Amino acid sequence: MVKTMSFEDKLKFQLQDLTDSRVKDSISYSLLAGGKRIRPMLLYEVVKGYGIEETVADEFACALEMIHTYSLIHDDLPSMDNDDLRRGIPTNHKQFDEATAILAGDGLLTYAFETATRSKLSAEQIVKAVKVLALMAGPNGMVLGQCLDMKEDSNTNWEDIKRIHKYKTGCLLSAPLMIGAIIANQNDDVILEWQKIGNMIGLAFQIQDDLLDVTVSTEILGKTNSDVRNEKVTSISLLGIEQTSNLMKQLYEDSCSLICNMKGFDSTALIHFIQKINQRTK
Ligand code: GRG
Repeated sequence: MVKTMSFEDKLKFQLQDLTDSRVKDSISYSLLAGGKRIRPMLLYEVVKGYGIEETVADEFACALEMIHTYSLIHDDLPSMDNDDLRRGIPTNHKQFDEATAILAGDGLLTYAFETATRSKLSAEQIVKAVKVLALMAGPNGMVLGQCLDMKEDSNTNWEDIKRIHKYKTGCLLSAPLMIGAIIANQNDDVILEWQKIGNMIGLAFQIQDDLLDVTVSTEILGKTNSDVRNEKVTSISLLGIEQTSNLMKQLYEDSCSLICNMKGFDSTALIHFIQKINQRTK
């Protein structure tokens, strides 16, 4: 892809090949609705930290955002969290209808893999990276996390919550770090270390989300707080605001220390990006 293209244009470029239809409209509606684009940005920062030109990661960056957007569309459905607002606009099923929203999620998930295979990386790298994408998104990854989350009840303790977050949030934040290492031809031990860092960032990110849910308005967040409505156990209800906030800071600090120790990796830009996530307000 062209080096000067913005990430938004790269996403639009990937959607060009879709046949005009209601499902294409529904996919475009959610995928192009903004969002922080954290997962693609993490991938680009890892690739750049290894001294590689970031555009080689474009297809995987778009694939990550497609999978993330599918998960949000399905998570908002009436059968899951039943939310009305996402990324500052009506949720996909509110704007279209439930059946179309299910298809948009299915379409984004499968199209993510088609997009990933358009990559110009070596066949070996593509297979390895696609495997990570599938593992982290699937029933041993994010889907497992969502399943555990649906089972959560008033007996859920902090260990259970950490396990839910590891899969539901951590896996899709580990994936870009691991894929970045694959693009940089790192060995399996290094890829596992990036997975560990991703899980740490994932827990920090999720409990930060819990904190923002209780401290920031719906207008600023651009999404409704279904956790309160659905009486969910969260880090706040278990640990309180102060302890959650301290834990979040500690986890971000610990993940930055691990990143500093990664061999052959210039950590400056990635750490700066993580510090920006740490200070996010939505
Ligand atoms: C339906 C299989 C399936 C999974 C759903 C991602 C997810 C799992 C649920 C969304 C709800 C939630 C609180 C998930 C935890 C991860 C998280 C904080 C997602 C929101 O990610 P952001 O803040 O969203 O990066 P934007 O809109 O900025 O991209």
